[in-house]
Amino acid sequence: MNAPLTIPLQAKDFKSDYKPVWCPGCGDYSVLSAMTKALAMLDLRPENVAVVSGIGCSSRIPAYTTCYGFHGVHGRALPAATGLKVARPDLTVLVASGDGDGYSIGGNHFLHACRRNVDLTYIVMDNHVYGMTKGQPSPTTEPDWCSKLAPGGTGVREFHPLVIALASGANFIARAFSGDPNGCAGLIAEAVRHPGFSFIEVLSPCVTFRPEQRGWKDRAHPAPVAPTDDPARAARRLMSDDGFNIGVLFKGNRPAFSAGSTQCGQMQDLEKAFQL
Ligand SMILES: Cc1ncc(C[n+]2csc(CCOP(=O)(O)OP(=O)(O)O)c2C)c(N)n1
Ligand code: SF4
Repeated sequence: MNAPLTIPLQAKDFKSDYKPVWCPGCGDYSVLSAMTKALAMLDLRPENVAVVSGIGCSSRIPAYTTCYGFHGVHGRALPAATGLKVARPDLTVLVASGDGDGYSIGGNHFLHACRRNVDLTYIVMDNHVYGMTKGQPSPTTEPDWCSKLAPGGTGVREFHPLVIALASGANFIARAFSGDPNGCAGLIAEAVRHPGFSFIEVLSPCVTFRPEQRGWKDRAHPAPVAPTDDPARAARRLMSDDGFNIGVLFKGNRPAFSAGSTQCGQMQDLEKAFQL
């Protein structure tokens, strides 16, 4: 049981007493810190926030917060979070995922969550590998990454999550780096404030299966230009960036999905929005 909360709340008030079981040095520790800092910055209370995840090392994060949590099924965090937010628009809903969970098995849900534009903040801890299941290549793994499980590399080109999010209709797109928890916290707070579906790709090293990712600290750099609300300009920038531009890269103006005010309106809107 955590101690009673004092006002104003601090990041530590959003951290539960469960000790993370991540490997020492895993980037996800800093993402947890960034998330809890952001919630304190936003002046929220744990009972007003839900953290929803799928399965993976990164998806363990809900248990390490004092917020409502849902550790769901592999790849299915977004549908669960979408239902929750539509039913409980008063809650701030954060969704946590990994590149395997979010872009492989959950890839289809990613597209449609961007398209539906429900007011969610989707935080993907991308380490270009399946960490929990011991190092299989993921959709963002470099084609020439050679490992015991993929000798000589997969030879398959990477998935580009930010471009795909933009093309699918996400209303806010940012890239963060776990090695800068303060910067990451600021981006999470900005994403939560922005209406509609906000997507943050967090470069979060897996030091166990991708130890070379420790070098990301020398590659991450602030995006050299201010965010744009023009999807065509954002697409050109995203297609040509080096994968280490950190900051808000697109801030759109699409109205967030609203379930309407009457029960009847809600059902009609839902049926329309969920028609594939
Ligand atoms: C339906 C289903 N398929 C496969 C798995 C096995 N599985 C668990 S986690 C995982 C991949 C996790 O990778 P990622 O989302 O990148 O997270 P990380 O562990 O790297 O944070 C897989 C394939 C599962 N739990 N459920
Ligand atoms: S296996 Fe990788 S992603 Fe999982 S806890 Fe360890 S360092 Fe983190």
